[in-house]
Amino acid sequence: MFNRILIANRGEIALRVIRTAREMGIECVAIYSEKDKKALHTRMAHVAVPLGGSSPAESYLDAEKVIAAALETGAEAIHPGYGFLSENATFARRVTEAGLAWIGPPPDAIEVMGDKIISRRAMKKAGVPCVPGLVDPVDDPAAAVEAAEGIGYPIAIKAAAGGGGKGIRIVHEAAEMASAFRTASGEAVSAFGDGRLYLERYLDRPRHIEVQVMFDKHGGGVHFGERECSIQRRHQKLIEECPSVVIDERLRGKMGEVALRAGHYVNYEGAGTVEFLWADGEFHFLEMNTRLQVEHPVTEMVTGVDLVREQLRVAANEPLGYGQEHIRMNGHSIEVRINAEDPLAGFLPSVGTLHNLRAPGGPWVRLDTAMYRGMEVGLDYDPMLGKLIVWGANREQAIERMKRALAELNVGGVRTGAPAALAVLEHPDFVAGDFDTHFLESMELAPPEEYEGLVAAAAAIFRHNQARRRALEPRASERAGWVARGRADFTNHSRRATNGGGA
Ligand code: MV4
Repeated sequence: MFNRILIANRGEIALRVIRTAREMGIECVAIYSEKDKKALHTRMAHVAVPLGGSSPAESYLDAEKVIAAALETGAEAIHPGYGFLSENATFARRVTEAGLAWIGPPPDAIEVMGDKIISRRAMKKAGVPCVPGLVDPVDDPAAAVEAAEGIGYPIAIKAAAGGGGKGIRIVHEAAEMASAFRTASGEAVSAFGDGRLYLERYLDRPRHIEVQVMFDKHGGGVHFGERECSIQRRHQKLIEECPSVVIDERLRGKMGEVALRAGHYVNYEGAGTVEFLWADGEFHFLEMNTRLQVEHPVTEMVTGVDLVREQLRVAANEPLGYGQEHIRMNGHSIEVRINAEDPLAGFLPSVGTLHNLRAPGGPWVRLDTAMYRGMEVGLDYDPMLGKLIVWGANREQAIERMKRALAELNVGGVRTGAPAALAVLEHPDFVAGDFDTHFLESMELAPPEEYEGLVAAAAAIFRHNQARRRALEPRASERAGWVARGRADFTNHSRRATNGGGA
């Protein structure tokens, strides 16, 4: 095993890796930008190397600086976290060329999966069910119209270099093709410098379900079941859970097998996620993310496996040492992302100083964050302040526990999307498991009853604050030994409060 590794990242994922490394007796080297002098990851690491520079390009994305920091400090390996350089095949190659171990998949696998046309072609050959469509680029609108006849409308025009939510255009009939094609092509060129487009049948109301996989360097591979990631807006996930309500044991086995086939076909090593669109009881390969994902903790809670530990063991050439039959799913886990944003202002980023922070706790509650009191929340980095994760014996218990944990959470100084998450957790369709990737956006819009939507959001925030206050400052009646019965009810509550607790 390694003695010392460098973590090429910041924020909660840097802490996540440091924690497992420490448990394994591995020292960590942190790197940090000018803006991150006081960041927690620099304090929790054994060594912290200043990269200088305030923009990501001058710091966390500067491959030369990162590799130099590893070599100077005697690190033997680099863990990229997620984002930044984590899915950059060129960086991964440079790391290994510098004589360091790369805690991630082989660069060739990153490359294949990074190109959506090449990955579709590979997956088709591997016998992985893909969304119906092309495995070659389509050059012009006329060719697109011709190909679309064979695929069937509606059609999704996608960029080969896209993925993760960038560059997708929907076409309902041939007459719309030309203009959509030109827009998509222009966007692909400006966003990726690569205008190649391909076509897929557009699935109207899919669920986004992904499978966690792990492969060693000795031909071993296992899957850790699925995560349900449909509660998102504009490709930013808000709530993830494990398992998915629509996946039974048989389907889980089938999806897992397909995900393993996908990984084996590209000689995958380490942790990865195979994304599927699920519609009408069928699943279709969408893309593979060649990194550890933000939402990995829900899988950890349900399987009891530390995925970072497995990543480190694999990178150090250890065999997994267990098989699929050893992976057991137990109970249910939910994650809520805590983003510095304002749900009542269209989820615009919220900035400020974190003057107050109270972390939830108690049984089966986990808060993965690098927040600290006094932290400046600006626009330099991702607005995700952390993740709240709970486990329950079943989904109902996990939902109740998450509502309780969110009520305990108090982030003062910036607004967060937590009230929106609470509104989802209380929505009857979410509770029933009846939702798809459009759920969150349709909840927000809710016209022509938009007034109702606003009131619901305001009520959620009110209840959230109320519950928070209640937890912090028990009402007089409770101090006097009275215990509130049932759920916090808002009318009841304000009346009692004005009564001065004389109830
Ligand atoms: C689709 C689709 C429906 N049909 N492809 C969006 C991000 C990119 N990675 C793929 N995406 C989609 N591809 C076909 N053929 C719907 C989406 C999609 C989506 C997928 C996963 C999670 C959230 C989403 C939100 C909107 C659209």
